[in-house]
Amino acid sequence: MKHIWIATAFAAASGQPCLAQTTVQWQLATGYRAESFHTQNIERMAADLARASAGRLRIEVKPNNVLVKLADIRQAVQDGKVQAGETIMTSMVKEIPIAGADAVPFVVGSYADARRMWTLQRPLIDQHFAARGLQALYAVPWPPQGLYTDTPVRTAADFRGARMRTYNQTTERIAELLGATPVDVPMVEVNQALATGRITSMITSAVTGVENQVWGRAKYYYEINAWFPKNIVFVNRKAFEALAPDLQQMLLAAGQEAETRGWAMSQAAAAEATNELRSRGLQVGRVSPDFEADLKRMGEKFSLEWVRSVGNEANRIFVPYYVDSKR
Ligand code: PCA
Repeated sequence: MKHIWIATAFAAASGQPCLAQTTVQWQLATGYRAESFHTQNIERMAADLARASAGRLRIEVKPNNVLVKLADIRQAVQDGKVQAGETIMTSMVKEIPIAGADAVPFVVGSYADARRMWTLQRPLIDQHFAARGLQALYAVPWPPQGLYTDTPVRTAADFRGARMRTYNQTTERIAELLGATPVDVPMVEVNQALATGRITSMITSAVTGVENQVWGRAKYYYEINAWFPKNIVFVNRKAFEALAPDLQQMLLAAGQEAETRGWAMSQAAAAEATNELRSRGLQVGRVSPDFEADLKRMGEKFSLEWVRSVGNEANRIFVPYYVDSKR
């Protein structure tokens, strides 16, 4: 008995957790940089959890594709190679087509719309995740997607010969419809791809333009508000179930808080980043009405193809989404 008493007394005196207590140490892989607002939000969740659990659950964040590449993160978490991960939802569309609902162009035009979309999408994502042994914690949108170019754009014809960076199905299809050459470039390599001329234009957020310091290469930023793609943070279901019940609750609660905080961070970052692009010399504005009409038509074409290929689950999101929009 004596040594137990000593251990307890030591723990109490030192303020350290009791020696008998086990610490669960997880890793969370993301494909985005440590400075990204998404990653900072995850770091805050991890800090909240370490505090709330008095050190019983520690999550170490591994950013920048160092542990697992962005496109492989869902599979790695599913296989239990890493306990937790973050990826962009459109990276999962091959296996979970409905994950692409948030990148159908010109459907979601505001954070409020994005919120309605997520409320409808989440139950379906939860079902697919459960079938794969995954547990979603939360999702946070990137700021609205705009168009960067090195020369002014008047009509769709200006894209012939352009090399357009892509990061998902939607950007690939839009590049094709514009007659540009699609070039797949991970977010963390955008700066270099612009510098070397591998790409001449792209659709992404103001935040991503700032993070990649696109000034000097990209000269125009058109606020086309094309869609609000989301990142999702999730864990391996078996690892989750192995946690003590109170830790499971803490994790879900910390995820909910991170979702609320992340949406506010996204909105704040959007405004700040657009101002920064402007102050760095990019011309920020809208596209001409003609080109806007072309883009909308391409968006409709994409939507139709998408709804046809996804089938019934697409209706389960879009029908209530549009019914609600009409109110
Ligand atoms: N940035 C990420 C995804 C969407 C965004 O705004 C990227 O460009 O890859």
